[in-house]
Amino acid sequence: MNNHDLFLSAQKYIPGGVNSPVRAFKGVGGDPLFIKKAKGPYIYDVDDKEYIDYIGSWGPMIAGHSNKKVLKAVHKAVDQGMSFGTPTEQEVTVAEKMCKLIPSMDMVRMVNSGTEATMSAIRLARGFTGRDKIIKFEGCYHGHADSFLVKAGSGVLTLGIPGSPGVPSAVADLTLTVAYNDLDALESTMQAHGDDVAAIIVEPIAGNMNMILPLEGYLQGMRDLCDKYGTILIFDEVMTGFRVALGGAQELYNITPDLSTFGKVIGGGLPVGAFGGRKDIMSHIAPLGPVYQAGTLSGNPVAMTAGSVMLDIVSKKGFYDDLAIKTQNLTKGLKEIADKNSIPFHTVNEGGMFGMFFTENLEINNFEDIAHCDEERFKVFFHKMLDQGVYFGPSAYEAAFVSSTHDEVTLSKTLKAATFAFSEL
Ligand code: KE4
Repeated sequence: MNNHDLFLSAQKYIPGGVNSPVRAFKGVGGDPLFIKKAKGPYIYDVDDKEYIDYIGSWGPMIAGHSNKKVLKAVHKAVDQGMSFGTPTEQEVTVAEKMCKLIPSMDMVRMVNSGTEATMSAIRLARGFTGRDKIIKFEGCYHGHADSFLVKAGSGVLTLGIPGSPGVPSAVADLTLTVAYNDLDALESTMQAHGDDVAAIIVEPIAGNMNMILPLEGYLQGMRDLCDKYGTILIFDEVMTGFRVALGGAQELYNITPDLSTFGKVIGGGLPVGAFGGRKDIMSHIAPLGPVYQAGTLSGNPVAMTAGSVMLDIVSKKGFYDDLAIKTQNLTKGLKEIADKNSIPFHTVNEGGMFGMFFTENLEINNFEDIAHCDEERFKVFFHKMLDQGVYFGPSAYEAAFVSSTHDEVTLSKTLKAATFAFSEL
């Protein structure tokens, strides 16, 4: 079946024809691409067209698609069995590697998605503190658990829905939202509610309202406020973990959160999430403590095998230096082409992730700034690039990702496509 017919058929059986809204191309128009295979930096749709992939399954494929080492290990693991519902050696291996790579993590619990990780971390913070309120930031996305669908980013932002029906107001009212990068606003919110706030959860680099870096001192100020009010600081590193640095954003900014959440890269493309942190907090998690959390496939041996190999790959000396250089070369090249065409455009990058903004405003610090970017121009740019075989995230509110397999060939092809695309904007 060709792409269009496949989409028609998908829409018969799957809401919107997709199993995750942001894939539906609602943010850019047209039919979503049905991908049938991928290798290195390339993906191939059902019509056999090749694309340079800057989504990488929304982050996991940092070592490129169909990485030989990962596939070899997974094939071997599958031959031993798919799932046992028992402890396995692979889980211990991954837990040990993660706790060694992330110094703030004394202990870690594996789950099956980023949402499960953040949902569990919030429950743990509430159970540990005995408090009910949480603070999140406008435009940040922490998955689709009820407490987070309040002024969230990613697909919620792409679809322009402020939150979601089905979230009881009793739950939504416990989530306080504050503008990102506004320490004064956070301080006054904590002055008013701090003693009732179980946790502040933050994307240390916001990657779900395009890409926004924390201002100088912002994360330290947040850390200090949590210390002052006995609030748990949760770094949601589902996207930034093992993406911006080996030790994640917490290494980059030298901040120690109380809990961290992970996903994406640590599963190597298989469904994995994790939450972890201070031993005194994690020891409240069942069966050690009273805060219940569970999962049939948590720590699945095949997924843990993939994750373990991924952690070895990204731990190799120079992995992130090389990735950062590739990302810098790409974003610098795009900016130069846009400038040559007098298109208001700039980029931000950190490690293997980057954001692109169609705006004159060089100070993009929060959701408000993002809302004033030229989304229509992004949509045209997106399709001009897609038509030339370059695949960015189908939304002006998503970050983009580079893998270790992107090279000089993909760079020159991308910049060649951009030369045409920017000339047409
Ligand atoms: P998942 O439940 O989708 O595995 O993870 C939720 C999540 C939590 N925290 C952060 C910082 C995240 O970025 C995510 C998921 N990211 C989006 C991409 N912007 C997933 C893509 C999708 O929803 O299909």
